Amino acid sequence: MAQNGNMKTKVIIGLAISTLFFTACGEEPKTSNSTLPSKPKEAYRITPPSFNADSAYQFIADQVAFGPRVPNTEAHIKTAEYITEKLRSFDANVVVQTGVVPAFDGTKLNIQNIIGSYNLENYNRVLLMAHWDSRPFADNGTERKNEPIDGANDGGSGVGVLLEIARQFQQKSPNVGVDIVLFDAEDYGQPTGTPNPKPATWCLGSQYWAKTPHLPNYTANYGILLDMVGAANAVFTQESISLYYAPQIVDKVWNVAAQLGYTNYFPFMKTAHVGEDDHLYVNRIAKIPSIDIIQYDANTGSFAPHWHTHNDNMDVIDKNTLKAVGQVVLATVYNEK
Ligand code: AHN
Ligand code: ZN
Repeated sequence: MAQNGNMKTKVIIGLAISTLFFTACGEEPKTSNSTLPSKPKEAYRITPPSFNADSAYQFIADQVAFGPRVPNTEAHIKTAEYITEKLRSFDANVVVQTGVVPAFDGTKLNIQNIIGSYNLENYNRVLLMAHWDSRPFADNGTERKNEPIDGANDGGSGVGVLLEIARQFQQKSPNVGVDIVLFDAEDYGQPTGTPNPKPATWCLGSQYWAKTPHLPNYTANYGILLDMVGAANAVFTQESISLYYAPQIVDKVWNVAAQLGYTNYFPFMKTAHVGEDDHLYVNRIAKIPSIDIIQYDANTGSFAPHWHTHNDNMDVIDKNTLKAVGQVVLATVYNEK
């Protein structure tokens, strides 16, 4: 279905007067591939600022210092306050969406999806996403398997990069609207080895948000999810869900990476299914074409060896990787008109 002017008008109205709790916008707007911007061919419209990896690193260390960010814990609440305050300090318009969702084991999880928006009046929008919770157990490890992990890379890194991007938006506004959506409870899925695994036990915050976005009729031209973007020598391949729903966005982002000389991090390599992630629900339910920048380890055919173990701590975080990912995402956003 093609997006028409009437729908754009609805989106503008929805965004502009959402603070008045306007809800009667009618049918959900849909985005089609035909309305997406084409891949950048000209010079940048605004020179992208330089992403500061030291700053991103510090935002990761700050999160990890609160302890594991597991829903229904004190560290989780404290970290939500920290992220919210950081986004506000960078002049984002912040909305915290709260909810209660059942985990695989019946635990009622108190979740908070944290949204920081820029240029709210602009109907041309880019959605930037990460999850901010960390895994409640180390089920892929060999020791202390029932204790929660630091999640420096899995949880901390995506948020760290996006907080630094928010800091850059404060200093130099991009030409498009941007929504930074930080999902809760991505990582509370069933332990590895559970018979008849249910993928929907993961990504609880994004499923919640995709069904009920923080603004009525919310949409964006496209989305970029960051997951595990901080480890040394990470390789981000083009994964199958991204290629299925948003091949043109994969193309756009990997071409920006190539222009910036980051093909070692972003090789033009397609990988089969590496696991479901938040972008699946943003694509399937919210209908926003979205990609996942996620580390894939060709040696194991899986994620990095520290994945869901206690080795996922600050020791695995590398500023060069943060710089590559942050600069690619910044350049992509500032290239939009
Ligand atoms: C599954 O294992 C089903 N999905 C992987 C998504 C994930 C977990 N990302 C980080 N932690
Ligand atoms: Zn995880």
